[in-house]
Amino acid sequence: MTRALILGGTADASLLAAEIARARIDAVYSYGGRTRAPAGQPLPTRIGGFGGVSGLADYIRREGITHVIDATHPFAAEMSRNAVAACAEAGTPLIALERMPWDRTQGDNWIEVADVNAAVAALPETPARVFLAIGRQHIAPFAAKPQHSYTLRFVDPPETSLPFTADVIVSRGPFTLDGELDMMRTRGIGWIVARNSGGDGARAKIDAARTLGLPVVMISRPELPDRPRVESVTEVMQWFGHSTRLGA
Ligand code: 3Y8
Ligand code: NAP
Repeated sequence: MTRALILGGTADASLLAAEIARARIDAVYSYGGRTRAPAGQPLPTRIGGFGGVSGLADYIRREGITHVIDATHPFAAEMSRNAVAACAEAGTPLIALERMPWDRTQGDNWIEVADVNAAVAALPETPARVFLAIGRQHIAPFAAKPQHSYTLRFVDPPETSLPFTADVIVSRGPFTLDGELDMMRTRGIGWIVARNSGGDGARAKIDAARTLGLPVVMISRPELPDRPRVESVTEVMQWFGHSTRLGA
């Protein structure tokens, strides 16, 4: 009997949850608990960590999970690594639902960097107006360049004081091209720092930067362990059909 665990937290994970609910497959949706009011799902939902690899393996066994779908964000590297290790330990089929990275296209002015520290180094020394579109968890290193005027964007209002003076926009996306153009023009943004998340939910700022001819410091994705990977909900549903048939 199929019982799926969706490691969620992205727009694609929400699309998958809707399809799984429509197919009446027994499943649980899981959030990490990063936001105050995550979007509701049409499936039983759990919120919070499992307690590392062993905690996830125990959860899989205890809950009788037969299939795990890692539909987390490409930068949720620890969750993805834990899922590979826990599913190997529990002998449970795992598939990743992961969108392709954005490709640089004609007119893009990208400075591609490996991580946040390299992103800080890529910013100019002379004061600039910088839009940090990388969320809340990884902004501290930018305190090394306090000469800039920063605009941040969070899902929830900041609960603690910021490591540097900054304007904060509170919005959970997905974002529109017009909205991004208006925000960047109004605020006189000269630089954007982004992660190569891929997908449509956050791509508008990249298109807006191209339209305005602004440089984008683009943080590449972390390396993830090998695991079966698809890009569409349809392929996940086919995988269910396939492995369900084999798995009885
Ligand atoms: C809690 C679930 C939907 C899903 C929306 C997608 C699109 C908008 C792009 C910018 C970039 C950023 C951030 C972002 C995107 C979608 C999607 C996506 C980037 C929610 C959500 C959760 C989170 C966690 C949150 C992180 C933060 C990252 C903001 C829900 C809305 C910057 C990633 O305050 C915090 O601690 C926020 C933490 C992880 C990165 C960070 O380090 O701060 N996402 N985002 C999930 C959980 O608890 O398991 O609240 O409903 C989901 C979405 N975030 O319903 O359409 O699918 O990717 N999320 C990045 O790309 O760099 C925003 O502002 O332009
Ligand atoms: P992370 O750094 O890879 O994970 C850190 C720990 O958080 C994990 O080891 C796990 O704790 C817990 N966790 C993460 N995702 C979880 C989930 N879906 N269900 C249960 N526990 C989870 O993760 P992150 O980058 O903070 O992302 C957290 C969530 O936000 C994920 O659901 C992700 O899809 C979503 N999200 C992240 C980003 C981003 O930029 N990182 C963007 C959009 C959405 P234990 O070890 O205790 O199990």
